[in-house]
Amino acid sequence: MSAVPVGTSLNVPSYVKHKKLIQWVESIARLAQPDRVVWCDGSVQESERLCDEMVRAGTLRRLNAAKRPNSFLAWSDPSDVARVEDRTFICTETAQEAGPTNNWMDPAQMRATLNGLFSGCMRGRTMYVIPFSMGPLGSHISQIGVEVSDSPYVVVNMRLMTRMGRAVFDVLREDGEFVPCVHSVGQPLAAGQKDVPWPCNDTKYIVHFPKTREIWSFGSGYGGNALLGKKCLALRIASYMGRDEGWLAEHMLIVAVTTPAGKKYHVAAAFPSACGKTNFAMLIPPSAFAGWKVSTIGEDIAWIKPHEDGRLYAINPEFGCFGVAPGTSDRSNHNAMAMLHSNVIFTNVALTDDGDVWWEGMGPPPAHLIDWQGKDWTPDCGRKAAHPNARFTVAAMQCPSIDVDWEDPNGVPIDAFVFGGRRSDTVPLVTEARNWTEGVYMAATMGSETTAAAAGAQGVLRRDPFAMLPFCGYNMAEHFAHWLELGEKLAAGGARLPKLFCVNWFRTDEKGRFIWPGFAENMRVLQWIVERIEGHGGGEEHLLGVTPRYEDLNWSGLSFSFDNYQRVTEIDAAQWRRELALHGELFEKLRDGLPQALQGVRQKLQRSLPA
Ligand code: O2Y
Ligand code: MN
Repeated sequence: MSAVPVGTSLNVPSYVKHKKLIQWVESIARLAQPDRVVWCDGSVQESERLCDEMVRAGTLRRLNAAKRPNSFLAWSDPSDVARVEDRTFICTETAQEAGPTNNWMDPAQMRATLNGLFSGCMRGRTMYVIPFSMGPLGSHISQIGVEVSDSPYVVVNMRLMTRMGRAVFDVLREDGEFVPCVHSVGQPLAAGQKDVPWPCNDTKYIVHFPKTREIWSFGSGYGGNALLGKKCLALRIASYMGRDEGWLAEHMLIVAVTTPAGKKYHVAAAFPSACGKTNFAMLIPPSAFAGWKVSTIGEDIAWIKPHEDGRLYAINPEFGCFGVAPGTSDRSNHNAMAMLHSNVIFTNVALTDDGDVWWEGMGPPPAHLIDWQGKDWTPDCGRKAAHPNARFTVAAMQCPSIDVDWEDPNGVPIDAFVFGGRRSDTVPLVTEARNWTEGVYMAATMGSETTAAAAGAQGVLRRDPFAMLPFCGYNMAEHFAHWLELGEKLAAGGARLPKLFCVNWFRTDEKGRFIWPGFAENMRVLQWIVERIEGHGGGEEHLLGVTPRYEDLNWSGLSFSFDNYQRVTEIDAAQWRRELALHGELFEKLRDGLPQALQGVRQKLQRSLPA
């Protein structure tokens, strides 16, 4: 790590040979006026030094080393606890290119705004230069980013979430492509002014310039707003790149499923935020599923490219998990709990009296805690101990179910895509699309009911096409067209297309209780999906596609009645009439550029509904 005051020299490490990158860092330093610039090398020593500094500054607490070795707890400012979708902008040349589901601003106008905000915004602080690779270093599917940030919390989290450090410059060499990412917490310090533990600014901007592949983020130090490799680069910028270059950047987990016969299949699944994506990615089959194995390639993002054999191959571009803590337990996700034994940064969970962490849903509440706002907490105090969007940051390779191929630079071949949302009614447990267009329709019309982790009211149905509503870097209607075109291209090449499925684990009974047991029991659906891929799974065709009959699922080890199965698979004509009307509203909103083929599916469904 090398540091110098701006104005004398940037003290660029001798191994950095990329002139354009150095000039760009210099231009940001001139604008933001940090007291010093530090080039991060990604070493353990660097991370330890920054963590020690943050402990002294009150940003981090070191957890009890006997219980949670090398782990830390951060409490954010109460105003800075989640992604800010209403402050997230896609600055394409025209508003039409960003589409009606994104916030858009004219690029020149936005640049003027950012110029004002970033002028002097790092005074009194250190500007860190953070080189990172999304995807294995040197993979033809990977992309390099360089984030400059005035937050040491961002540095240590980026080291867990991405392949970060000096080796990135070996890939970049003198003129490699990189995505420039500029981040500031937006709280400069005057000479002698004491810092706060979590600096941020009420004014927030998370801005993407897809054409020039730039990201600028101001005012937040939290999660997706600040760790710019994740949602900003790996989804918003990458989806725009993928549209131009014929590949896909998707909000999808990737799992490998190995059958008792030793056959291995790969399934990529899109679920909106707060639908148990991490749980599904780390699923442990119930004990009755002897010989079945599920292993994890990724739990949030997939980059998917056509391969020369005509199939789609996917990588997980991330190196770590930024998972939701509340609700994570040995029952919901044993693997996640196991990966949190050490080397974790927790954010906004509660602190136990013995220096460990606790959150709602982890297990019985202790008699006393310090909550995420630093206040005394007891079980009867009426407040949550952890923020509903509290997080853990941890390296993916600590996950016990991580797959041996998870870092394969060529990716893994995808056999099926699964799309799912949180729906208390209407959408059946699992449906296989009869063809690619029907599957794209299912993905395009996905919806999910909001939970406490999201801002706003609970239980409100929000359309979330492809689970990409907050993450698509261009017009969503064009995203649908891109999927349809990709399917056509692959089919024209003679490839066997991945099968497409729609799932819903969340149907409730009249008392609002979940009917389907979920979690590990989702393996029953996964087995059926694999059997359909292999061509021997049973099922019956209905209005929406193909669904397993009761006898088509493996029920060993679970007592789940035929009646209950009816309740999670039933297709109610009145509900679907309402649902199709809502699809119509979405299509009306997205009418500019909406593929006619999707209107065709909707009309066919409408005609097939019983009167
Ligand atoms: O609120 C945030 O900043 C994090 S959001 C997030 C984090 C990890 C994985 N997925 C998500 C999401 O919102 O989809
Ligand atoms: Mn996500």
